[in-house]
Amino acid sequence: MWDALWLNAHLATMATEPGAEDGYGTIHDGAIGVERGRITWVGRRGDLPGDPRQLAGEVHDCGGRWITPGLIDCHTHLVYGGDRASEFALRLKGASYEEIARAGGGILSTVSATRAADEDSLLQSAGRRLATLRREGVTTIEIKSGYGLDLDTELRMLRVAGRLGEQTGVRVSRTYLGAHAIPTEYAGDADGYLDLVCRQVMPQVAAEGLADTVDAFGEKIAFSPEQVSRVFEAARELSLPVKLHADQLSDQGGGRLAAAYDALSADHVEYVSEASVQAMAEAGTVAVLLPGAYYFLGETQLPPVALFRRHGVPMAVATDCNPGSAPVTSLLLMLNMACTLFRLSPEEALAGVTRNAAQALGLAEECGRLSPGLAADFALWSIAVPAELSYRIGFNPCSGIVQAGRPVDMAG
Ligand code: DI6
Ligand code: FE
Repeated sequence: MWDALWLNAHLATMATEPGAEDGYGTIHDGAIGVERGRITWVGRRGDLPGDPRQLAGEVHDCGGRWITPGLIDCHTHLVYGGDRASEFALRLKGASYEEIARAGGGILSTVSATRAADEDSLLQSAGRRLATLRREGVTTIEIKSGYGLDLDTELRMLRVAGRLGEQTGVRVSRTYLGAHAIPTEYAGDADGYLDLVCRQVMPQVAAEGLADTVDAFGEKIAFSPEQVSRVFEAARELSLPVKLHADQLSDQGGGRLAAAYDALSADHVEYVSEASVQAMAEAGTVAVLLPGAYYFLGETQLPPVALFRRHGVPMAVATDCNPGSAPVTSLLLMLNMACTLFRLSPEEALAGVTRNAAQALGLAEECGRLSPGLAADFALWSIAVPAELSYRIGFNPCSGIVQAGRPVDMAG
């Protein structure tokens, strides 16, 4: 007997092959059986192997709503101190993101605020952002460090990310982003700082099991390809998979560099070249599109979506939630922007926050699809068709979340 059965719902299983005619993997009038937190059966209600009451201890009637896999926000900087509202005002007066960063503002101003914040206050502020994301159906989130840049604060950020997962039940994937910026105490000495990252902080992060992956910011205003390679070599020694903030503001060959290290994903990728796209396709590196940062920074260079399609690079979509370039806590809004700004189809956008986002986190066999064997993480929606998820703006039709087979109290 199953623990629970969910029926009278339309399913967007997202369990489809690329190029399938129905990109949602739709099952009308479907049912999902759950056992010990995992999906054990998915199909049409009419094909259930028996009477619902005899199949499961609990039967939930979904009243004709839609069910999708729980949404996955695969790129966030959720944990940080302070805010950057005054920098936003400066940008509106004409200062660029790069100018502000070069003048010592930007990421470094958040580093000061984060170093000054204790664990509980970081937990509280990030917890509010997580609650907002979760109300829109998010059941898995990636959270990066990178606003500490010293041993204590980087470890503190990653511990906070872990506690967020423990407190809420949301699945949290943690990323060590030591190579985010050069802290002021190492100004002019990038290599000295990278010694700290590679020889001290990263080994300790690995020893304490505080991160699942390692990320770096490859950019003219951040780290060069050679410096990124150093970080990736250190990650390889510790058996930590990598990902890269790649080619966001200029083409640094970031896509190719990420692919050379079998990166799970290359993120932003507005300026990525076709050679890089090809290398990503061969390495199975996911392109993570971040339309909120593109929008908020007023960028004009579009990511090469047609090239990703042509070469078969899976596209994910995420918030990039951070105080500087994307103060975003709505993944549904990112679906809309991925469609309106980047011209993804609604099917591609939803795949970008489910199946492909799971792949970007190395969790393809764990979540992101409604398939037997995967975690029973799903979201219920009061919608008529799944395209509504990307069509509406500022409207939240999420009417329930199930995490590891258990209904979640949406108020909590
Ligand atoms: N790229 C981003 O989008 C964020 N970090 C990065 O490397 C922005 C970080 C910030 O401005 O605080
Ligand atoms: Fe980012």
